[in-house]
Amino acid sequence: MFEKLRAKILSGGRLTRKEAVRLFETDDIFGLGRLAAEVARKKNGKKVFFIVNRHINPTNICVNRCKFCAFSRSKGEEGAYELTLYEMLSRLDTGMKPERGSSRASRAVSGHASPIPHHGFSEVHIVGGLHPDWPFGFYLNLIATIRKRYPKLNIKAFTAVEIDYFSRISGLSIKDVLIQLHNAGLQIMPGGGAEIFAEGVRNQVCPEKIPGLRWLEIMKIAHAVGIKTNATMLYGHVETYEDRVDHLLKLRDLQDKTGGFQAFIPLAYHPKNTEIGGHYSSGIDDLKTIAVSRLVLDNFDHIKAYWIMLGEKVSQVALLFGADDIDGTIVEEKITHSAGGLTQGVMTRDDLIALIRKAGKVPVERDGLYKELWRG
Ligand code: V47
Ligand code: SF4
Repeated sequence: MFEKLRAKILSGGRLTRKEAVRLFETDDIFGLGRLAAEVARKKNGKKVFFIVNRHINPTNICVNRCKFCAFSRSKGEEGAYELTLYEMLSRLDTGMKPERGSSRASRAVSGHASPIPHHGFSEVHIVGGLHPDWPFGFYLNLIATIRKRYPKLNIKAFTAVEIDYFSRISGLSIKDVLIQLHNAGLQIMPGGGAEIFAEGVRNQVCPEKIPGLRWLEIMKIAHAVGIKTNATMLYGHVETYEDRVDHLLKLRDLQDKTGGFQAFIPLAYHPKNTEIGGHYSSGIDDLKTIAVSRLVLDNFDHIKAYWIMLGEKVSQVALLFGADDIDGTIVEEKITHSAGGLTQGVMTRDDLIALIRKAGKVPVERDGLYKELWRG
């Protein structure tokens, strides 16, 4: 099967719905991985990207309460939290101080010092719950304040689900919400909230969430106003392979029109403390999903193996199955860890470099817009 598909793909042909489903069904994990790795190599050579970033989740209070989400709380419920602007800024201030001993640690990994000394985060990643009381102005002020304090920091914030919510609470159109945020300093939107676009699945796992078509429409507008975005797919819960392929094809179609997606990130479902329960995905399913994504999304430059969800070891192996990005230092992660995340949640810049090198790849530190900052 792979010889025929290989010839088709390498001559610019695109996978059909049926072919993509058959790839998910295959037991030939090595054949699949080899083909995806070949495609990844054509796009990015031996490069694997990482970023020194920091996540901030302003609040876990959310009016949606998706059934797979162990992070969210209702207002007043035990464990609910709200960060103040001051608390969010102090999280960034800590990380923007020069990394103590970073060049010594780099030497330990690479045998020579990193050519650039490291002075802080390149990107902040901000996502949170849909808070019942915070006005849109709070979010706008958050972005504007960060931009003023850190003029060079890339700001990646707010999923399409949050943007839809801001539009509803402010009475502004999606386009106006996005323009105001963009003018305040938002450059990139994360890919969350996509889950699985198929209506039946969405109704089962996140009935309060915006429909898949609305998510796609908001991303289309974001791309039109000059905001780059990512895309995700939450897999391993109740969806079928057909649902996954449908999801990927919808993303491929939109990317054909806008070219505004930077990276695709398959998110492995974590079942602990969630309403729908179930099981962790298998390592084989994780690798298959990375590989099939690489092959279907021929118009995406990057496929990210998000180490927080895949674990350090599976994400490292995923670099041989079509992934070319491993995300970043992250520092503090709440969404996966609320649902039974199995990683420690902390990887230093040097850990990421070592992990990539040991997969036989070339580590490349990037900023939020994939500008290369350092190559190992
Ligand atoms: O949209 C929620 C997912 C997403 C669970 O764009 C869960 O660079 C697994 O989108 N098990 C948010 N996943 C995270 C996200 C993301 C992460 C890293 C990088 C980027 C990027 C985006 O987390 C949500 C939802 O799909 N999620 N609960 C769970 N139990
Ligand atoms: Fe709220 Fe997002 Fe969790 Fe859904 S996934 S409950 S929208 S925080």
